[in-house]
Amino acid sequence: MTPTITAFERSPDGGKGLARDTRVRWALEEVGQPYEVRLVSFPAMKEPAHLALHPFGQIPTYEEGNLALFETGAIVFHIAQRHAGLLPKEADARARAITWMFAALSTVEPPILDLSTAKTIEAGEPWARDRLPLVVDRIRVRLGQLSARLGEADWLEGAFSAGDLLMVSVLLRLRMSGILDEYPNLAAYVARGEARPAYRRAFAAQLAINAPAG
Ligand code: GTB
Repeated sequence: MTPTITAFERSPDGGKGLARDTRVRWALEEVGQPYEVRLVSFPAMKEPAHLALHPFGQIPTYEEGNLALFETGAIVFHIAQRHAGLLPKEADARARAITWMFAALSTVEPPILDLSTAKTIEAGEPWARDRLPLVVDRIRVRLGQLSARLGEADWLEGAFSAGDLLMVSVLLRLRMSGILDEYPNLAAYVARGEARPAYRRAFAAQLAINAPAG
């Protein structure tokens, strides 16, 4: 059965691939699973029909027969469980790869999201200028630790896995800030992820929807 995911009708990033449907598209491309996309406007995301799929009124969602999922991590995990290619078969290696999925979303991503918030929603606050260096410092702590662990390896745990897919997706958001380039092995890691044919197909698919007209 062909799954259907939801994505922004028009992503605010204009096609940079930062909205989270790109992560789901990437996972589906990695395992060779065709998919359909239903585009949703911001107002439609808050309507009952979409809230029935996603209690927080967001994208992405994932529908496959009677199964409806939300939360990118859960969706990518589901795809990785159902198809070969994103998680090792051996139990301990699989558990380690899953650990990196959680690490990406619950340890590395939060300070990176904080930076976006600090630069946008909080930018006009009187305390914003004082807070920003603290936020950047917290990112540097995490990236320093991650960089030390990755070392010269291509991927976090042996072969490319769903853990790398999520970690690369999380780190991508830092590119514009320049912080990623302070850690050459992480910058190279992200570039390796982006060079994967499956990522390139996912990126192109979202760009086709979101590229500014002109
Ligand atoms: N924890 C959830 C998950 O991982 O699935 C978070 C989902 C989420 O944040 N969805 C966002 C959303 O639907 C889109 S991805 N927002 C609309 C709303 O909350 O009303 C986050 C995002 C949005 C835009 C950019 N951008 O333009 O750069 C980047 C990332």
